[in-house]
Amino acid sequence: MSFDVRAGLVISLASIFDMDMNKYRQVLYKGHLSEMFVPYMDPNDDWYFISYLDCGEFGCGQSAVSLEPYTDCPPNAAFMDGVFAGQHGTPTKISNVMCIFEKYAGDIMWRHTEAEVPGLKITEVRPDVSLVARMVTTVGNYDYIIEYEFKPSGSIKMGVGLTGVLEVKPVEYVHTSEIKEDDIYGTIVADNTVGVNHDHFVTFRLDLDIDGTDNSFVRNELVTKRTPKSVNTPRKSYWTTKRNTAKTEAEARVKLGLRAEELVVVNPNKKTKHGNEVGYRLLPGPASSSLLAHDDYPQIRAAFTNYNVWITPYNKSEVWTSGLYADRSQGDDTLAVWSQRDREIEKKDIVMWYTVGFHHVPCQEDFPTMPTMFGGFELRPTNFFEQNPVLKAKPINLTTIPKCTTKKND
Ligand SMILES: [Cu+2]
Repeated sequence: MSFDVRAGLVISLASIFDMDMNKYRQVLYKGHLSEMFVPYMDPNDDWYFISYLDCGEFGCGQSAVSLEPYTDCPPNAAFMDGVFAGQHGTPTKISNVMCIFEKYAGDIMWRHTEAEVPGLKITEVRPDVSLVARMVTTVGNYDYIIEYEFKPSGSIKMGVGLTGVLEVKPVEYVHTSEIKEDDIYGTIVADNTVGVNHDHFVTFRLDLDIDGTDNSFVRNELVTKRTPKSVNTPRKSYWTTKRNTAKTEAEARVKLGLRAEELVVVNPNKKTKHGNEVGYRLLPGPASSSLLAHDDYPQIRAAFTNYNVWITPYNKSEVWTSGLYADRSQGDDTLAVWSQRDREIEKKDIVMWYTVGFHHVPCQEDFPTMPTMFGGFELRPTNFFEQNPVLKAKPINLTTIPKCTTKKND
């Protein structure tokens, strides 16, 4: 874990210990926030320009806050400070700006009850205990919880939580029946107060090294097939996978939700003993992408949200998806521009860019502070291990954890 003034929490060299091979294997060389785009949907004079690039304009690290023990992170968390060069070049410290802790939330890692053996009923369960690295960045009114959860199974879950205070505008109305304009661009959330419609697009830069640096991006499309007449079966259809390896950047731009496909980053040089390429699959979150017109000025600056997933070959100058100088950006140095070169990405050190999107139609429960809304995505091993890597995980004795008790109503 390290800390950056623009990204905040940075994960480096995340690897997973392979018990069969008795060694650590690389997964994520480097992962961090690259940008957060928050456009508001009121086109009037006093609001049209509100289309923040939070990390590039304000600094998601610079805006990060000290975490409160016991509440921002659980009692077993360890805390780390963040240091960066301040605006006058002097070292600036934010204490307890990141935390790391083991998390057991009562989930099941794997289980099975074997009831088919005569005279025997076997049950094996393992609890899901994971490692979480977390930070909170408070950019103006909003608080963003950014976390990385590492599971013993090799899965890495990136999480984004939105909470804090809505950006609101004053209006003369207190009730929807009084609205005279066609559109108030939001929802009346309190007397004389409108919560304006907006989006949050949170883009992660993930420099993946799946068991080495030479990686490829595979789109396994699930296609429906009619059962051939030659097969004697009452079934009329089934689905199967159609493998497409993206050769260049253009073939790796993904808008989620348009087709059934599995997105996998593989190392084509490494195969399991059964011949499958070792890889990590992307399990996306809910699909939402920007609804602004492509020629709209904020969207030109944030053209990296035109797709949910992009793949680029590693380039040390391509770190900030909104461009090195986001503040005065005219959109000529974004991921969308770099990607137009359509470089080769097969068997290369590749970088995945993933955008978590939220369309936010405010509601009264979001006022005055909003209960956390959570989103994210997961990177999950796919033919990376020879078999279930946590099969041999020992049962953990959790009896020392205090139990809830039921109270009788007498
Ligand atoms: Cu919001």
